[in-house]
Amino acid sequence: MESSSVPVYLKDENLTQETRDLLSSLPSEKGWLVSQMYQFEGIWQTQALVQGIVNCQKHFEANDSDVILATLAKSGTTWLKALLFALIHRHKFPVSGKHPLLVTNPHSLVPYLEGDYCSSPEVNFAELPSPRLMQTHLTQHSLPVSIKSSSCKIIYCCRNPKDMFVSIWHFGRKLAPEKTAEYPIETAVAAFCKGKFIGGPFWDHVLEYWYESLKNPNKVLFVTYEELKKQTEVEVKRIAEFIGCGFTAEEEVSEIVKLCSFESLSSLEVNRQGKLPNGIESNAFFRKGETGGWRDTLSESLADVIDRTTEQKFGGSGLKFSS
Ligand code: PAP
Repeated sequence: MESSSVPVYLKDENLTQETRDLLSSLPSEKGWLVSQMYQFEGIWQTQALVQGIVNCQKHFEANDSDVILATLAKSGTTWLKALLFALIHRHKFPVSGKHPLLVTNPHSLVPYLEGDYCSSPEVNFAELPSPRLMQTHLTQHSLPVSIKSSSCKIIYCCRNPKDMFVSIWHFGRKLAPEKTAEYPIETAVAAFCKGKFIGGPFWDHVLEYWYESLKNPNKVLFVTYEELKKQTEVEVKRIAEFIGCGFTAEEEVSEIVKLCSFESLSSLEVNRQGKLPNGIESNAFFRKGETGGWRDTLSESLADVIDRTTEQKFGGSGLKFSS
């Protein structure tokens, strides 16, 4: 990938010999946005992410009080990073004060686990305010053992696959316009439906956390972008209860919801200008922030292809997305 704004987890560097050997044993294909992707533990990854995952699995030690946000990319990560940070630390950082979210992009407040481990096996999370809040795109089965065995909480957020696909499509085009210009959307939809994009397959990722949330409801809370959009306050209260910091009758949840809304965050200077430390422009994480926005980008027939795949994969699971 040629673009200079490419983050470390999409670059092919900092690989140990052990990871190079591992990569050479994995199924591999040419990818969209990356020259080559590798299927590691069932999921398509970049070389750097395989390194990050291996480091994270070996070295990350979860605390019982940790809160882990798990998502597939473009499913509500930025929004939930902001909401979770604001609600977990609301006594330390009252919304009425000089809130960190007013001057810091949510991605700089909440670390991306395996992303941070891409460049080093040792990552220091000591400076995070307690309880620690971290984010991952890992599947449930690839999480570091200590996340599964400790009492830490996992909030999983997923999004209608058509909106998620469209969001990732535009994100990729913004990140690497020259590269993606040669890649027709029909090809991208076909690859998406075969699970062949970084982080995919979508359905396996979502279903694993869905079933885990049913089996272990005190450990995994399943949230959707659509419900969060429809009834933000109700969902934020549900999340707060789940992680043990429920709102008292006197407390206002609306201020947090307002601070973290798309309109509020996307209009802040810190999210409109400049780049994150990983090189991505801050405003790349704020595009439309809608449900059903896929209609602007996908033809009916391409939407149909995704719908049919979703019906087939989610059949019998009890999971459904409104169109
Ligand atoms: P990431 O996984 O790469 O961090 P993520 O934040 O999950 O990305 O996805 C970005 C999407 O969330 C964008 O959707 P769109 O392309 O359909 O517009 C972005 O606009 C949306 N988004 C970002 N912040 C918010 C927010 N505060 N409220 C609602 N949607 C948001």
